[in-house]
Amino acid sequence: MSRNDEVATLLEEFADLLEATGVEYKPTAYRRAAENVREHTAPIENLAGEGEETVAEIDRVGDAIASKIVEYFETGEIEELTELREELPADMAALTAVEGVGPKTVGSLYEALGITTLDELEAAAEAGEIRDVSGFGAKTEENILQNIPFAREARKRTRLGDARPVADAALAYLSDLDAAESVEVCGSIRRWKDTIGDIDLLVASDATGPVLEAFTDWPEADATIEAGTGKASVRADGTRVDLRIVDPAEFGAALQYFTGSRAHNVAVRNRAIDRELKLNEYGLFDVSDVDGADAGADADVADVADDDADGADADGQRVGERVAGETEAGVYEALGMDLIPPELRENNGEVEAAATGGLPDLVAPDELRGDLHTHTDWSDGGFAIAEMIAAAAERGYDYHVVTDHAAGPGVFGNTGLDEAEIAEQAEAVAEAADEVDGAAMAGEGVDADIEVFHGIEANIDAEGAITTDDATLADLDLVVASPHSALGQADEAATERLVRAVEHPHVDVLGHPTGRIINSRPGIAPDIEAVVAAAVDADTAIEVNANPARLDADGDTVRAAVGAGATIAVNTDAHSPRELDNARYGVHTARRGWAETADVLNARSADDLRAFLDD
Ligand code: DGT
Ligand code: CA
Ligand code: CA
Ligand code: ZN
Repeated sequence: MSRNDEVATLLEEFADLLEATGVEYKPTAYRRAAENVREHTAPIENLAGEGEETVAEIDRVGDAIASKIVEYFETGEIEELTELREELPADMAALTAVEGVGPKTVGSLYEALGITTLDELEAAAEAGEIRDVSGFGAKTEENILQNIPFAREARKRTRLGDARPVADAALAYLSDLDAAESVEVCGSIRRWKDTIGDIDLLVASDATGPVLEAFTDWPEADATIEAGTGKASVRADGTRVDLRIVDPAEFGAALQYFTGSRAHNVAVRNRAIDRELKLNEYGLFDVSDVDGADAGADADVADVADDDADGADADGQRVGERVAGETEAGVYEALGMDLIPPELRENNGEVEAAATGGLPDLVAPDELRGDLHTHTDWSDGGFAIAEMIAAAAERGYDYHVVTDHAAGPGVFGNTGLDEAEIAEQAEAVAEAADEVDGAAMAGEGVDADIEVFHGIEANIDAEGAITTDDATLADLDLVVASPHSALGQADEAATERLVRAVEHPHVDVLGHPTGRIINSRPGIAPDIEAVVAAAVDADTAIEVNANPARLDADGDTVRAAVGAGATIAVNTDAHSPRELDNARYGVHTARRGWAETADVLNARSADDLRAFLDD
């Protein structure tokens, strides 16, 4: 965590506590400041060292907040925040993880009932105490009770977007070690699952001791959970990180084994057994001449793992002649299979496909040519149109689409644009495009050979109507339509809603179809087959929203979509230049859904994109 992140997190906590104690406006100011501190390119500790005025030069950071930031660096705390924490000693993060419980609710429930934890909240709801608190009722109480299990479950797993940067940092650190020959992530993070139980790392080395020592000394590790021979676990940024060190000759087999998933491994192992081979984390062995090998080959998968978990004598596992194990590709090849991309390893047909040359030609991160869903400070984004265009150009994109929020249900406050504002923005987008282009020609900016389109993120109301006028939609280059309200509606209503939306003649992309927020709310659950079929007929693309809190559509939905011939759009929904980097989470999610390059709208050229939009 950079110190900018650290300060931003503190300011957000400040905002929550202020809101909980009933303070108005200030919480919003603190949250805006937090966002800008997080995005600011200069290290906040340097600015704080130069004093309040320098800190206050950050956008949206006023004098009052600047002085608190300086106070934090000078004294190690913010006195007012410490007092607020004492006033309201509730586990804010755990409690607000329950849908329908915000900071204000936490404040009221603490004041009335002294609730500080999820368990206390559940007990109070079960005892019928919450309905009697002023401002609450039986319905609210029931909702809270219903949403607690989801919140509790959710908090056990880390979002991909939180875990991946930790894994990347660990990878970089371990790769620098002389003793490490190869370093890889494995487990669910290598498969790019949307949530991660723990981070698994694998190192090939002949010098186990020094690697282990360096790992437990990793500056970003907050604590060592355990350290044994050949493996260790630490905690970093709230997530467990497991490291295993293996013999370089066995690296490929270990990588295959520890990447999982379990179901995939079972299927691959069964294929090995059929060929009188034995596959485990140490290698692939020919056991056709080995007595009693059948007994071992039939062993339950879990048994194998149990043996290894104890660090038990592995020699019993290295039986027969070694056929493969140094590389992962070698293991699959020896089993008559193509190398299976980790994202596909869920035993959903990939084993059969790999054996028959039928693996998909998956879309790759560097194939995206532009983002079709981005925001600016015209709605709830934090940056000017030109800044977002320049950032997209810097990424090497061929095109960029500005899609601010249209006014409508579920769009926060008055941040959404009405029809007049959308018309006004069309000119502003054209001007900003010229500005970026001009700067590039003058050699002042990035090479801005980028085509800019003007779009909108329109709202799909509960019934599936688009809440912006048709005439306005018709004038735009691209329309993303997304559900932002009524996200608790019944499945059937949700299906009708999305089918109607994708059939709308001006809608080009269905944005974050379910509205889920990972670990926070499940979103709507429409009949995906029906929505996809309608989208195919209407030539509407289905978005994979790459924001790691969303990843919506998810891999399963993408699979259904591309299977039915639908077009996919991988969009970041960026509210800042930095969020354009989230594109990779979307691409890997699309890959989990077997999306090929040809399936992805924004992997196509600008001409092909235009052809799709004009149709
Ligand atoms: P997670 O951490 O819950 O998000 O999921 P994974 O898939 O990373 O699971 P984890 O960390 O328990 O183990 C990493 C990989 O190691 C797993 O995907 C497959 C392999 N593995 C671990 N235990 C077993 C086992 O008992 N049987 C088999 N076949 N593979 C195992
Ligand atoms: Ca794991
Ligand atoms: Ca693990
Ligand atoms: Zn958006």
